[in-house]
Amino acid sequence: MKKSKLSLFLAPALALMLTACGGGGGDTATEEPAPETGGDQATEQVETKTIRAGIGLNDAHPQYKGLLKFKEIVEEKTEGSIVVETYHSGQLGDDRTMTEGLQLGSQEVTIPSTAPIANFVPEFSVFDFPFLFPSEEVADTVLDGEVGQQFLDMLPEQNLVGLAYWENGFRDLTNSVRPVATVEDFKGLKIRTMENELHLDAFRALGANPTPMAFTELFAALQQRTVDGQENPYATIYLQKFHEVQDHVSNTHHIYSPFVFLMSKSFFDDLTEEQQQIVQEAAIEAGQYQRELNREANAQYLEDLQAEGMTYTEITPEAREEMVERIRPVLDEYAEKIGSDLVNQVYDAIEAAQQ
Ligand code: TK8
Repeated sequence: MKKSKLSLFLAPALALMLTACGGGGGDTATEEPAPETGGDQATEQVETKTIRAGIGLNDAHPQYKGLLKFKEIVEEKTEGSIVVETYHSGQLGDDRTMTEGLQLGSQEVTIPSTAPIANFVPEFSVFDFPFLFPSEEVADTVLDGEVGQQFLDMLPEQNLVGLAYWENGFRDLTNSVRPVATVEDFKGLKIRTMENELHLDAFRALGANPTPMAFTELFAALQQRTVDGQENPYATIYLQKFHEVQDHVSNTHHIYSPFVFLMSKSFFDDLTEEQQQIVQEAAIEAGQYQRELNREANAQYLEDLQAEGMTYTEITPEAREEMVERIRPVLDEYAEKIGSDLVNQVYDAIEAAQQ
């Protein structure tokens, strides 16, 4: 099998990044007066469908504002024949539980990161390769193009439909032990990671002591010092108030994390063709809106984290290079597991997006 292009790929991506661094909730029939039919006022059964949409982040986060935009578009365009109920802060469970809920029919929409999705479709781990995407713009081009669609096409087998990619963002490290400026500083840190084998192996390669944990348990674990640190974009760190239980933040920018707007396939298949088109277009439009909000937020919140007393440490270019070198064997291993051809298609699309 062809070796992945990892070595050719990582250096330019790193250079660029250094400069850019920077369902079925139940159908209810309601009696609706039929449109004027001249004389007799016949009533027409209009079947209302309910989408129960749950996320793990709180209602201040751009992800929830994007979900409200989805609700607004869908309810307006279906004239209320589809109602969207929104739940935030893990009210319906953590990402894996909510994704299983889509498969089982207990809810219709959730929007997890690609990392937990890899537990259902292992190929999605490629999007969690550290230092894969050099910028948000390149990520948009690749994810919204043929290669991104190729991965979404793997979801229906799991009774899931991926309607769009949204944005979690570039992930940065926080901890309560020490400033992290070099790879040595990772040594022995108990870092919570998402429930994804690649994340665990990557942080082990950096010398940390990672532990997988659902996002819903994270704040308490940081507060009780069960773990020393975690990694998430600045918007999540600030809006989930991690600055209250973490002292140090570093601009590791080690992974660009996409969200995937997931819908239960059973629910999607039960929609009319017109309704399917409406929810598809609404997920894409709300996703564009959410990406914009997310980028504004991430630019602002690093400042706010420092204003809240966190110490900010820059990762030196040399340290980032060393992070790449330490992680390289892990990526080679996962490229073989996922399939080097598929991984090389992602690398090719990233290179093409930068021409
Ligand atoms: C929220 C999670 C979060 C993710 C994580 O439900 O688990 O750290 O980055 O956004 O999906």
